Amino acid sequence: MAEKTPLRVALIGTAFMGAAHSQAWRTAPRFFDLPREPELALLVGRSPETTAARAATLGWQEWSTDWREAVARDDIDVIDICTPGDSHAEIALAALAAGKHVLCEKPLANSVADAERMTDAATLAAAQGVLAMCGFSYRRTPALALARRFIVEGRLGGIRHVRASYLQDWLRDPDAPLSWRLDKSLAGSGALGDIGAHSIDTAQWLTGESITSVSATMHTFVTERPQRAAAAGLGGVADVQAARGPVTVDDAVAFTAAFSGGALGVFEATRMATGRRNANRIEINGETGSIAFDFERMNELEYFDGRGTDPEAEGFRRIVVTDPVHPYVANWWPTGHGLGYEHLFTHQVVDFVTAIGAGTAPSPSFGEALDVQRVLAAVEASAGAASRMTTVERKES
Ligand code: SOE
Repeated sequence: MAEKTPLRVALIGTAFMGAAHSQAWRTAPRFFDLPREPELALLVGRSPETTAARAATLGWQEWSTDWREAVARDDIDVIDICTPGDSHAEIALAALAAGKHVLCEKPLANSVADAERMTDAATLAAAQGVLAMCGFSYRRTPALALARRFIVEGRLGGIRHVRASYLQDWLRDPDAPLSWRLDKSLAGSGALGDIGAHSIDTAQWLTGESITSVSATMHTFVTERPQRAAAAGLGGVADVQAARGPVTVDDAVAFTAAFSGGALGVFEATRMATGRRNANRIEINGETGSIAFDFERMNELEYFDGRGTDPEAEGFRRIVVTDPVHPYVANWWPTGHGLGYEHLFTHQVVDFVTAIGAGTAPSPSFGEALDVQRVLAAVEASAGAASRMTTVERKES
């Protein structure tokens, strides 16, 4: 077999997404025939101790604490950005200007202005054959890719309803410590940008329609939390109460949406839905059919065929999306064995490297991610305009 040209990757970030992306870069060439051979060349983190340890654990050849080194090196082809949103724009702009392909975690940025700058830079870079993609990884779930295939084939007919909720509960404990995800200056927003962005992207990608207007409300149930050190009992802090800081983002968001094709959307995102660990759910109702998906049952897609072909047998069917005919599945296990969260990131790398090999635009592009950013901004603006909420008039009893 002919030697494949290496594709040397530098990954910026060593936490959850750093681990997920490392796993993806390692496994993609083992299960898929790629046009280039990814190499885990350089891992970049903030502290030398943590980064050195993570590089060894996650399988990186070298490590650094300066992302600018990765951007400057001639032997690096790809910059994979897995940092909090406040640094996405600076790193992506420098990487694209240096001729590096860029994979950037979602949401693309913490503001529309930054997302626009990144999209303009990606457009210029594409003219030089330098490609950019945003990591809305749920698009690579076989069940959701199958749902999109059904919608594109016209099985659902015209879309009338989109019902999306992304429910987590890792912040239900008021003493769960502060982290960058709870700091607006770092994360941009809370549940809205962290998980609501997935619902927005998935809804627009599945339907092929854009959200044109929203009416929203956002809420923060727990307004201050222990600093991480205090919560860990570090530094001998006796009174956790004294070492608490403000939560500056939303815990939960709910909004209705109008779609460009006339559909009505209802969205919810929260990290306080006690008992729901990662229930990323979407249901789409069309004139002739419906699909329903829940990531907590990620190998299944519910499909209702309302085209009247078998009136006695109408009902939602549970498709176990683990057959070779299903998207991505043929490269993994025999039918029925199922995939997991980490496979979405492997599929994301497969599609990104395939696009790089072919010189074609990967999706979601920065432009598609900018569109999500515009919806996020509209939701925040709507929620901020409290006057939009109408008080229910009740007579004093
Ligand atoms: C939030 O907890 C989170 O880690 C998101 O940031 C990821 O994008 C999602 O895939 C899993 O949940």
